[in-house]
Amino acid sequence: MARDYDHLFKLLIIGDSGVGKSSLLLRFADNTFSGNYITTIGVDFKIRTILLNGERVKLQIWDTAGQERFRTITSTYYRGTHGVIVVYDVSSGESFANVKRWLHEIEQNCDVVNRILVGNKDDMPDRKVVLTEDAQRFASQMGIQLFETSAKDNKNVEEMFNAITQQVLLTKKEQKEQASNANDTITVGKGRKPTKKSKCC
Ligand SMILES: Nc1nc2c(ncn2[C@@H]2O[C@H](COP(=O)(O)OP(=O)(O)OP(=O)(O)O)[C@@H](O)[C@H]2O)c(=O)[nH]1
Ligand SMILES: [Mg+2]
Repeated sequence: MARDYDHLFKLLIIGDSGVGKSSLLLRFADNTFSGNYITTIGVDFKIRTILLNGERVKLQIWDTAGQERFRTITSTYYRGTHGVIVVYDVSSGESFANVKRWLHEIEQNCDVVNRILVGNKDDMPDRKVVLTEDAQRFASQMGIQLFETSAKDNKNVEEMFNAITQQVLLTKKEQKEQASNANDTITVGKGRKPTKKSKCC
């Protein structure tokens, strides 16, 4: 049977409890939003296929629990991941401060992986405490793209998922090119085995 996609990527959403990880996924996959808070237990995933530059990209998006007590099997979440979405809440300075910890967790589990930083709940101007310029400065220092979103108002959600998918697609193409260049130059018998670049993808 013909495949219904050109690429299949796994994305992972991480960040503090309550920042809106599940809400972003629900908005993106089902175009719904609920004001009720049901904390994620363990891990959950949803699938959505998008069309990007004329190619069908099937996304398997894993939504993790922010609460510490449900995060006992973290390393297994990361297996096979192509892109990680790190979410904080623009109305919570603590969740932004904790971004460093989440980035560290990625480093411990992946050598190379695409990352994107997301400031969610950007729909309550008087409660916003993480200023765009501070978040942007931090993101630039880390070499990560920043998106400010609202799962509630459906602001920038589509754009953010498209951006991380675009990054993953680019990485895949670069790796393919490198591999084909390496094949051109390796002398049979003398070539070194290519080292695996990442534990994730
Ligand atoms: N105002 C506003 N509230 C939001 C937004 N996104 C999520 N919320 C609310 O924030 C609360 C937590 O959202 P969740 O999506 O469950 O958060 P989570 O990050 O998945 O939390 P854990 O599963 O515990 O890690 C819920 O009450 C949501 O309705 C948003 O963009 N704007
Ligand atoms: Mg959740």
